[in-house]
Amino acid sequence: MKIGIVCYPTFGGSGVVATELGKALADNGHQVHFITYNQPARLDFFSENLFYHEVSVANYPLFDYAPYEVALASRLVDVVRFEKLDVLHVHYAIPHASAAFMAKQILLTYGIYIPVVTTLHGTDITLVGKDRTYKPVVTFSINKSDGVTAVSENLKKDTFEFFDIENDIKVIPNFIDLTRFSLKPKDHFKKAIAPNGEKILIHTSNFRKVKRTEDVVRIFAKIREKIPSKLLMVGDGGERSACEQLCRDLGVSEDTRFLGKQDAIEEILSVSDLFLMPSQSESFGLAALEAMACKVPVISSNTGGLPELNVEGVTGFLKDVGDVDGMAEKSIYILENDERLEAFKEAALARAKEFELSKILPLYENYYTEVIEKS
Ligand code: GMT
Repeated sequence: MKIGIVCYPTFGGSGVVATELGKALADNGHQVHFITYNQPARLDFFSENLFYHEVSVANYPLFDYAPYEVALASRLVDVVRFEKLDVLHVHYAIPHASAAFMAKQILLTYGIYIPVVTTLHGTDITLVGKDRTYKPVVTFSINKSDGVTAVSENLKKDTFEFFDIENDIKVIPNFIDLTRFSLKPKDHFKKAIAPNGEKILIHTSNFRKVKRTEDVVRIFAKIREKIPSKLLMVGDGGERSACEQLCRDLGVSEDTRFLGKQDAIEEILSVSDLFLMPSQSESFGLAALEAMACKVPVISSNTGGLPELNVEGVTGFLKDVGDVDGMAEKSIYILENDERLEAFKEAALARAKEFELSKILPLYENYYTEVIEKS
């Protein structure tokens, strides 16, 4: 198949899923064309089946806001026509699904029908999409997609709840490439961070409000009262400086390291004992799956798609959003006994294996075939 992929080329979860999916499809012999405004992170190598088409937005003094959606739709028309694509797969509804709809209508005037698959990732539904600024366009463009997927049953349920959706939604969960995400021998790194054998807690995110990163610091401060431990904060974003200040206020700065954006995240996960994800909402929790693949159990909130990934009492624990005390208590329970910690680590890895790339890739391939045949 010739597949066009539209995504945000950034470190966000939807961009990571789109890029890893494109790479896997290319490895499986499909021709994959990425159409976006920047070379996606993790796509910095040559493959004969991978192509990148940049969307450049011409600026003009009249524009306070450059019309990216129009530029993207025009580029889609161009790429679909000249590369003879079979299907367009857009990740994150805003504004990709409506740009794809616009392109589809224009392509009809050339006698071309391009089927569009839209994958809903999370905040495009639960936060941004349902805001009335975007809702009518999001509803329309989901309904006009030839196929719609969501990354969890919970996100599917939310989509039907928040929008008037007429088509079916297929759930295809996030996946993990275990050749990359696995326990790496990084003992020297562990010693450097925790020289006295302290336990290592980790959080990775883009530090947006929805991640409740201050809760991470508060949970850690409580754990540290009982168990000698260190906290690694990986990533960057709007909430980082508030977290740094909170670390100072709670007196845990000495034991907390902010590492910023990191490429080799699997190496940092490999030295960690427990992953903290106290998000306000989380449609799947790809970062938690990455941790589990590196044998790191998860303390998470009990929200969105997280219960579909994190198994209560087996791979970690789930508590209500904002229940800092409860999350700290369960963290201590896991960390205070080495045998128990090892059992949770083994279970986390076993659970991650259920989401291995090779199991999820055929679900997308079969869905493309179904959508193309239907249209
Ligand atoms: O929240 C992020 O880290 C980015 C966001 C996105 O859409 O780029 O991630 C969402 O998509 C991921 C991939 O499908 C999911 O694993 C995340 O749970 C989801 N984030 C939220 O729902 C907050």
